[in-house]
Amino acid sequence: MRFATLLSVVLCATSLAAAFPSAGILARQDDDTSADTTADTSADTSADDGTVSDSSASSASVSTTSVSAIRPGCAPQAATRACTNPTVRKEWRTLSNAQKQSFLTAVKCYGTLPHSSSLVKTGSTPDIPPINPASSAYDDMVYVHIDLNHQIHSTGWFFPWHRFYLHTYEQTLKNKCGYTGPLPYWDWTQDTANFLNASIWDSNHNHGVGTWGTATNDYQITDGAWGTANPSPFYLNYPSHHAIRRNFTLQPYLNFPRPYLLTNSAQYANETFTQAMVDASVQHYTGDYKGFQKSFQDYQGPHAGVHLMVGADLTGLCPGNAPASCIPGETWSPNDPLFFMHHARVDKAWYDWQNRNAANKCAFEGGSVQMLDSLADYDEYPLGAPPNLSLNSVFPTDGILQSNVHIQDVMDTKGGYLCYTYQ
Ligand SMILES: [Cu+2]
Repeated sequence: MRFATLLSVVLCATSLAAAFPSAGILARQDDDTSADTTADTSADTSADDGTVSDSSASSASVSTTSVSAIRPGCAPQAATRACTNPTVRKEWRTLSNAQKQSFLTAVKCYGTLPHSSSLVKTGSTPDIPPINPASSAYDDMVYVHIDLNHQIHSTGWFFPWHRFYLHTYEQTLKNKCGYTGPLPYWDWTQDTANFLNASIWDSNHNHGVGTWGTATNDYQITDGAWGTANPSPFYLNYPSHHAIRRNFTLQPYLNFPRPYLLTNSAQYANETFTQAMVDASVQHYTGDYKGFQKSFQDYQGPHAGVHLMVGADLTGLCPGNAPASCIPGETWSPNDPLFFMHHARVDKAWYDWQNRNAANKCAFEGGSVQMLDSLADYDEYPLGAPPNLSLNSVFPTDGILQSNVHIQDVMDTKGGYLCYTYQ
């Protein structure tokens, strides 16, 4: 069955550059300008309406400006907000122990917030479980990722939708759980030399994210702030009730469900997310959004490699107590809250690429239909098949993310809807 999507094929960066020269630039600029300059002056003014978990962007750092102001970045249209004091997202290990503890505690708070009856299933991902009303607001976020899985991976939604999703998560931590710091990111490039024993894996009950599980306990972690031995452990409810599960997996490609998308099934996963691999994406593909995304999303690239090496929940494998109907796949991957710190690092890569060259800043293209069933399909449509997306496309929300937010709203992390940078 479907191992839904992490990303795809590995071609080396140089061959990618050859395969996808900057042809995308011209097409993209045509698309974008038409999409932006027509349409939708309503995006900003209505963006605060209908917010469920994100009453947000009205944080202290965002102020109202004249509607006639021209918003910087990719959307030359009336703006209602400006970003004057951006939040700085920092690497996990640069936080103090007290800062780490406040973040870990806020995540646990998220896991105690009630399920929202606004959550609705709108996606096309087949064979997923029904909504579980006896779950938490955190589980609701996991469910959105389950339900939209086939739309948001290996399509043009990938980078912008996950940026939007992380923003909602961060705002909920702040608005509902009293968190005052920035969303931290996990820079896994620091951990590739000895991933199993890397410093990210900290067993401290107050300020550690925990370590690894073992087979005897279905890989559920016991230590750290979220583990089962903590006085206030963190539990998930999809696809079944369980604690966070982690299973170090050195060679995840050996039994990979889509072997035709691999170039070397024996590869060690920690070779896929080295600094050199990140640089091979971020430092290249000028103006070539398609090439950049593909290099980063390939199964043997940085995004997927981290998911697969942590194993279990972050890979999306079914817990031992899951119903027989459970289909493994990246659908479940936000069950490990490390997902959000991992994806903040993925988002930082896009941010770094966008800010490296003016031609990258507003570069965007992509289809909306995932094409992973053969190498030929993937090679033709690594960012999905038509209907194509544009900067004017509106994010799917499943009823709990902020409504009427467009891709253009997240192109600039300091554009007003968003207000953050990376350290
Ligand atoms: Cu995802």
